[in-house]
Amino acid sequence: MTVSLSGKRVWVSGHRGMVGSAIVRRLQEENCEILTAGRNDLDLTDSAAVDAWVQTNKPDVSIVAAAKVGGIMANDSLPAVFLYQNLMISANVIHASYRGGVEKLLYLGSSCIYPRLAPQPIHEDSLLTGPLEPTNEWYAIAKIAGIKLCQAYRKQYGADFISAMPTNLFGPGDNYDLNSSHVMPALIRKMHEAKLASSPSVEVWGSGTPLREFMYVDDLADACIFLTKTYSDAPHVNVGSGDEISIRDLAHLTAKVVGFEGDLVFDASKPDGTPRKLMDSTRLHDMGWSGKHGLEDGLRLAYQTFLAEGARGEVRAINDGISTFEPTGARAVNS
Ligand code: GFB
Repeated sequence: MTVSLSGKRVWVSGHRGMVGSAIVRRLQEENCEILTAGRNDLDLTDSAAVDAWVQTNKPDVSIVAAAKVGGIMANDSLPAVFLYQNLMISANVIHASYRGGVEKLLYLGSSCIYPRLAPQPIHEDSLLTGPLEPTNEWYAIAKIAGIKLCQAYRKQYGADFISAMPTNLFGPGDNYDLNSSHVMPALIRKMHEAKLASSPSVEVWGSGTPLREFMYVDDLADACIFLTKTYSDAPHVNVGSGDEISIRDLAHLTAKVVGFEGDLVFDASKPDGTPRKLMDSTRLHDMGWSGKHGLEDGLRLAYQTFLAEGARGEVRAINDGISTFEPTGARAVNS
């Protein structure tokens, strides 16, 4: 069953985040009306407000990019925030979309939904087959609940709700706050600042041995639109790049791209997290989709946008102590 976006009202929740803003950019190539709601206009943890917003704005399609996200330290140190906010956002947006008669919904999760020691590459069927990685189990549980909500509404009501699980992402609009960011933006910022200050070394968290798979966020956005239009089934779909690298090698690659020539100092007091997280994206590739950006060329683009956004963007502290990078490129089309 394929869905045309032509002439449709497409709601992107979370449009100011890295993923949501990439989806808005990608949707501008479609002949559709993009609906967004700013954080001050709609609190996604408030079920009555979300329901009322959907009843008023009547989206045909709902893309759920809204989430409280962060890197390993943010996830590990704010378990209540990550569990509560993500449960509420997922439940409210999915339920309101169902009540509002949305014809298609795409829910976005994360590769951390899988067991810490899942066989690699991780197939979709590994879900709920073993214990989660403790540093991000709170976020993972909320995201698993989101997948199950989509499956439950499909099973009970026949709703065309699907979900996609992206690998670790990076790109324009990323969060560069060193306490809450993921590894890629942290390394870009640390190395850029060390280069400017002629610092002899940069600190890299953990042992450097964990392996991660990275995808440029505009590739994810393209996969999301592809799945929204063409995929209609209960199982969630992995969205990975196959670009796997150790944190040590990533640090060396980032140093090369940024032009930092000092030493790397590994801080073993910081957590490594899961040892390896490579997704099996065979299902998506067999549907006919593939990404465009390799790791190094994506990293160069990310560094370019970091330089541009660093001058134009703002780092905004929000009430739970996590800072969120606010890209200036995403604009509310109808908020
Ligand atoms: O990207 P990251 O924070 O998240 O960390 P996860 C990946 C690896 O990079 C870990 C190491 O082994 C970190 O110890 N690392 C090295 C650093 N230096 C740094 C640094 O300066 N900052 C950061 N942040 N890491 C997250 C989950 O896990 O991945 C989320 O917590 C989500 O729930 C997300 O799934 C995609 O890949 O470990």
